[in-house]
Amino acid sequence: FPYIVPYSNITFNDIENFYTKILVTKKNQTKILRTSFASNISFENVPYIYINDMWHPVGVISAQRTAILIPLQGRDFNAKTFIFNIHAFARRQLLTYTILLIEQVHPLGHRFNKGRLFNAGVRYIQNQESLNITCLILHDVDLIPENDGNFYTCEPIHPKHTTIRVQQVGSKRGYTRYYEFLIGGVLLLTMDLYKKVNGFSNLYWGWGGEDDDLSLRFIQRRICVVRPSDGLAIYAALPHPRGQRNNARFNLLTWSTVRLDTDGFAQIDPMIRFVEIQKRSTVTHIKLDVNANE
Ligand code: NGS
Repeated sequence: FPYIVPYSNITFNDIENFYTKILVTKKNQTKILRTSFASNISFENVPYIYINDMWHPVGVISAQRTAILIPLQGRDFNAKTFIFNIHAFARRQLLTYTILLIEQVHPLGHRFNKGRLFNAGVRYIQNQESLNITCLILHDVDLIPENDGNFYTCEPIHPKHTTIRVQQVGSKRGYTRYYEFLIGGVLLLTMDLYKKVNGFSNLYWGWGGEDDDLSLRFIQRRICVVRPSDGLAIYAALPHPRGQRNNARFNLLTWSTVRLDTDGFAQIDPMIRFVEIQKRSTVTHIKLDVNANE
């Protein structure tokens, strides 16, 4: 995938300019094909417009209203490449969508708390009633979907996990396949399902485990996770240094299901403070303090 690497140097403004341009001239639309992980299905001739914080395909009514949520701490280099590619991908699938970057900016030096960031992002969406989101996509910033047949649509009663096979960009090793219990990477689910399991635990600081915790929540609530077929669920992983591990993760997992009702989405509000909400047409960038009153 040599052609994605240069885009780690582009700015948010460049991406914005690019996507503004493609709305105007047909010639530039074809440019997306060469700059993203395009594959076999293409609807790229459909123009898009941006109204009320959502991107809409012109002349098409999408089945769902989708929010793509990306938790972040540092890693702007991955975020730009991701955003560049995910817009093209979403448009080829005729989604009506919005993209939310949920960045942990405080406390400085603290480890990443991905669960809190997702809970905060979902709360933000819930509070923006006019968005009327019906499908949540919980997405790692370093994963780029490579097959357009991997539909970014929510199933009505099952969460859908789509990162089955992942290959590091530039690696000759082929695709890695993870364990069956894994739901980390990319997960699609309705708001109802998110609430049913009380979202993520708020207690995981650092790398690892918060996704397995959510997996246990689904099991406890008798919710089955579905997956697309192997050939479709393929991703390119962007390079980045690994975050600090969470050494408490196995202890936390042991008691995960006991905490389900008292540790999660319903408890997030006093823990967070929205530091800044920057609306751009390419993304809504939310900056958060995730340790507000502790
Ligand atoms: C497991 C982690 C998950 C993680 C998965 C894949 O070991 O949180 O690896 O990680 N679980 C625990 O540590 C308990 S990855 O290779 O994608 O960085 O999502």
